[in-house]
Amino acid sequence: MAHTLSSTSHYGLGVKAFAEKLNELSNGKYQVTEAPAGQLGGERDLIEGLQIGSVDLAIVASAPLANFVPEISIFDLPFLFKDYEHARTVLDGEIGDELLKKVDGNGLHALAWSENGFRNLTNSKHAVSEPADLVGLKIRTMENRLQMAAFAGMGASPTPMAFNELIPALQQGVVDGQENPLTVITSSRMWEVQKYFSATRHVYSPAIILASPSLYDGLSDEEKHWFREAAQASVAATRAEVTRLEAAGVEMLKTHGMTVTTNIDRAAFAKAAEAASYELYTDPFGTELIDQIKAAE
Ligand code: EAX
Repeated sequence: MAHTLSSTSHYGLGVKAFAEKLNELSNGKYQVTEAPAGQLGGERDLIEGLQIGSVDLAIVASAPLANFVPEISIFDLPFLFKDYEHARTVLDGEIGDELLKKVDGNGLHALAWSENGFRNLTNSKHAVSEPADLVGLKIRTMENRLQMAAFAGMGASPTPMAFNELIPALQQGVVDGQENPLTVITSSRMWEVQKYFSATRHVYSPAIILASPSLYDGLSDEEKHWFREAAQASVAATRAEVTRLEAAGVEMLKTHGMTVTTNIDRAAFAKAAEAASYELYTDPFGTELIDQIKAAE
């Protein structure tokens, strides 16, 4: 079971919970070995690995997967979700289920929506509290057209890049900044390569637990049920860690010397980001699902 973060991260805790539950339900028949920290490649590599069967299981953010399943790019729309309760309610509901089925038809099996978190900006140059502060900053984004457009719209120069290339790129100044949830910023010790944190919460980033068809199609119905149960245990462990770091994360950044900006002009960021990115979704898919999600607030 592969992912791009450290073994102690919210994804790593999710893998451990998955492994424990599956081992218990299968009476030791299935053993899960964790492949953390991008050992098997970046998230796009992991998705392709699942499709060809070189990877059994993985936890990835939804953004890179949107390149394979365009319908789920709805989650890349900035400022779509109000808070964690709103996001988790939608993902655990009918909308979440419908979108999981969309993933299933792409040489993948979606076991469950997990969580990465609300993304925030960091950089090494100066404090950022409004779009004008982003002008001239090279910001790494995930490999996702919509998120690149949103950052260009907010004034930055977006550079798409796999996560496992990010820290060296920040160290070498190839990019000035990046954006990730507190979960990733803390577990990756971003304070070693970044000075400024801005609590932009500009997009909610779901994660997803995926299985390879070459593994999943060979399972009995009972065994498939075990894998789904294990995925639910994994989601619970990951969300608990997200909740913990949402409460404690900012203090951790300050303790490690980062300058924290919480006075953010989110309305200005939302206006600029939405104007530059929403059409990339609404042109092919319309506004119905956006309206349903907004109505679920
Ligand atoms: O899914 O690429 C990213 O910034 C993601 O947040 C990370 O790989 C975890």
